[in-house]
Amino acid sequence: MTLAIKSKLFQEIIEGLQANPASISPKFFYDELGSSLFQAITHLEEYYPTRVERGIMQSKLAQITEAIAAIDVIVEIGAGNCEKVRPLLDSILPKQYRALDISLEFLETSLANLHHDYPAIDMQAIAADITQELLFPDLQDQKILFFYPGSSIGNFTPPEALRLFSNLARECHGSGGLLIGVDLVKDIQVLERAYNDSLGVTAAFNLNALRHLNHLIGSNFSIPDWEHYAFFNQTLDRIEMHLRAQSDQLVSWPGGHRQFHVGEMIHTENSYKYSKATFRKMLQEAGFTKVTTWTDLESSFLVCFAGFK
Ligand code: AVI
Repeated sequence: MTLAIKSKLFQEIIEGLQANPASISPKFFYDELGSSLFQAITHLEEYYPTRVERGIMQSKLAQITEAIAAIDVIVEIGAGNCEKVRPLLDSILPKQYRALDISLEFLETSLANLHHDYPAIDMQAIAADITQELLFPDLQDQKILFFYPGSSIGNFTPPEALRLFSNLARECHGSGGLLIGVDLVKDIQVLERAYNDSLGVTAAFNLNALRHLNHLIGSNFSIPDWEHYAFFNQTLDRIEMHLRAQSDQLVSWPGGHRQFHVGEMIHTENSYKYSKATFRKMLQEAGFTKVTTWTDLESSFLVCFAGFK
């Protein structure tokens, strides 16, 4: 990481910690341990999105492949362990695969494993902050399939999601498209259980943000003094994750500090849940002219291909 990026991140973290209410961007969940904890979450019984999305991708693969048609390159956004793209590599056979993620350490190992199994596909790991604009000038003449599985789009606000879709639609130049998975609004108990699992993995994932911050900015958060808190906000259709102070405490870092009172919260993540109609409308508003959707039997999760007529 360059010094300029480090100081920008430092500034962003301090601004969040000084805000009222305090916040930490969910991108700070994903150091090496956080990425592993997230992988563990995806194996939990209570956390249905990964499992249900995989089921849709498997059972509808022929239809999905037909909708996508021929493309040259798959660009996966938030690629993580690079495992979700395997069925697409098998069915579409692209010439190139680009994996984008915030944490390059984890991504490079994942990509090396994938490349071992698909040596004929040209592969590249790219560290990218997708809250910033994405540009692919060297892919201008290629048919791109943007692949954004895992419902990570839910971690953006709807206006941010729309901005990202518009960015991707523009980079498609009228061909290819976006294959994306998104979690749907459902029974509140099912939603809240997914973010309050009985093994406490989600709690560890949330608390690990403090450990990561201690490492990044030299703060002295005492992890046992905080607890995980997650609930579904029915007005805004989103799961909110927070860290709640269990005692009065002073948290310091080089050049600053903040007093937290017992019960005070740090907002760490939103996970928006959509209806099929709202999500389709957003993709169309962003410039995609043809949207095809697939869901599971319980209409729990949605996979969409947004392309062009
Ligand atoms: C990465 N993202 C889609 C997950 C979600 O469900 O919003 C992150 C997560 N947070 C808690 N559990 C999983």
